[in-house]
Amino acid sequence: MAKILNAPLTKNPYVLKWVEEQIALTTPDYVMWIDGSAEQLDQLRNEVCALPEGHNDKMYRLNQDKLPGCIYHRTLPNDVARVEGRTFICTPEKDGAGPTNNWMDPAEMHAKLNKLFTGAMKGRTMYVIPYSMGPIGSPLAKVGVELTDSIYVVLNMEIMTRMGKRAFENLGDENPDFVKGLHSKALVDPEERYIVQFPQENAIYSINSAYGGNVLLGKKCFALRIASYQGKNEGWMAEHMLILGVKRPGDDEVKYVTAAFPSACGKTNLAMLIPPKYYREQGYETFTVGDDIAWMKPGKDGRLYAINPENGFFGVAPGTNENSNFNALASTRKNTIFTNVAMNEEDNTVWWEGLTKEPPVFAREWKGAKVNGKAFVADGNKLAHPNSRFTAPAINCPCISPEFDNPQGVPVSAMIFGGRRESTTPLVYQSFDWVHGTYVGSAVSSETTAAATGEVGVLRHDPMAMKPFIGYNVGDYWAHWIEMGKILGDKAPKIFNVNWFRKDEEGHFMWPGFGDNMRVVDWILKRVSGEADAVETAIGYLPKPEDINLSGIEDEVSQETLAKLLSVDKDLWKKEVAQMRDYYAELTAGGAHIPQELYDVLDKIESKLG
Ligand code: GTP
Ligand code: SPV
Ligand code: MN
Repeated sequence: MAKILNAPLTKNPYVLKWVEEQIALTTPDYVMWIDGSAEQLDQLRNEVCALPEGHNDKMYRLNQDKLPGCIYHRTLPNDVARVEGRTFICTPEKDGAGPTNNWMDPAEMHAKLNKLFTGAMKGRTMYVIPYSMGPIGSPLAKVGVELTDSIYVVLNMEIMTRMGKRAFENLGDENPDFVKGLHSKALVDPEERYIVQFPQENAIYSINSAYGGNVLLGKKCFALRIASYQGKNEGWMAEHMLILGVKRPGDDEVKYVTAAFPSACGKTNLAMLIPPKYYREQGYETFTVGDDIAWMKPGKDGRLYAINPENGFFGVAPGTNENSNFNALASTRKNTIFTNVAMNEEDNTVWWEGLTKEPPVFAREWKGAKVNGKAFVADGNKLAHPNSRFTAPAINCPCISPEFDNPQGVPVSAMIFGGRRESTTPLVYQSFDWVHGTYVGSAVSSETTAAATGEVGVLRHDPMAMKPFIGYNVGDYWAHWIEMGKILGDKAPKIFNVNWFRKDEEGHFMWPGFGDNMRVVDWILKRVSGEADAVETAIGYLPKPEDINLSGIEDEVSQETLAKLLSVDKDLWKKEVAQMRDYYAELTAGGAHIPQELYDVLDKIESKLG
């Protein structure tokens, strides 16, 4: 019999019944309800940091003068990224999940999971985590309960969500509408690792992983996979998008843009961008609302409003430094969890590739081996895992938006798609209208990154940057986009596409990126307000070269380079479009019903390209 360490935090019979059932299934030795109090969290931090060296739950306190409240953790080397091949959407019919998802019959999957979860928490403690995705009291927020046997998950969920007793206040005592999440590290056996969503049951099961998006069930599993399905049914959108506010000197109000880029393609960077000096001197200011996920719903005024359902940033560490992303780095200087970065043993802090030029001498690489950092790196090794991450509270971010907790969200003026494309895709273009913008989103493809297991640098389709996260049939998802456009009418955000990653013949990035992306966002905002003209091409509206402000980077980006960045190569685009026809055909063969409107767009682009 499990020993219940503290009283349940709710009277909600649906929660209590479900928790009881999972206790019976997983048979933990102890059960602790996570109230979110500082005392309880401190106790858990102490416990997990006191574990013996080599224990795979172990966490380490970092230098508390330099990094107050910060702790460190390394996961097993076989458990360092999302595992898309082991992620399932279990809908009653296969077509419900569609061709972009792995599917298994729900009864069969339940049987498999039941077996795996039976006794999985024996000898361990089950933590019952109530959490809200979205500000407490927001009409757009939703409640989840995650059961886990990992303190690492509890401590991460504390940063990433509004966690604890207050989340139950949002749910109430009689409401059955919460997302059930069950997670166990079990044996961290990669062969038996499953990340499973049952959209019709509002339920998520995750077993045999202890890493990030696989186990922080509020994030990808709930806020994207389950929520995208809820959004379709309830008339809103859950997207893999950052939310950025920009205050321009001439505007009365802050304008908001959202942007969907595939994993590790620059959302956190754009979300926290610092405008270049030239822009700062003019009075431009930027504000972060979110860096990964946006939930968006039409407001009373007919515009689309966005909230960030999260409460923190689970950001890519490598490459983050004072110059590339000052605000992200600043966000990690207190109360942050670092996962799979390197330890700097000179002063018990952390290090990753790109943090500083010189690696520390006394270091431990991410797997825990003591190495001479400089010699180790000189040999071509990496001290930090490429997908090593920080979990940082949003309130730490120097440019966090004053609207971050606004329960109504912020109005969206423009939506941006993008990916890593070394060729073909110009720096920026605007879609002709919402339906064409939906096509542009459907056509996002990007070179793969370390955020998911598998080969890196391979071009793959990642529609709306949601390929791993659409919780239902991709064809119906696109139909929902088109439907939302009809509801929003002329109040719909304008849709753009960007590419920061175009390379020259020598393989160098042609665009400086990072803060200089402000120059592109500026053009986007000018298009929204009708201040800038454009060049009409077969693929959309492109900037006139003189409308991309290069003040301060004229030496870095020549007019010739800019012309290349803004070029549309008809032959490459003919191939691109033919490829899209193949992709739609492949999806159709896999059971997707592609909306006719998207084929109409394809026809139009093809005829324009000649
Ligand atoms: P997820 O958290 O996985 O969803 O990733 P993300 O989309 O938030 O990506 P992030 O901002 O963390 O960037 C990932 C990598 O892209 C980092 O190594 C960055 O240095 C790099 N990056 C971001 N923005 C730019 C850019 O404008 N230009 C170039 N060249 N690289 C960039
Ligand atoms: C992503 O891969 O898009 C992430 C990281 O944001 S994870 O939460 O691990 O999915
Ligand atoms: Mn992401």
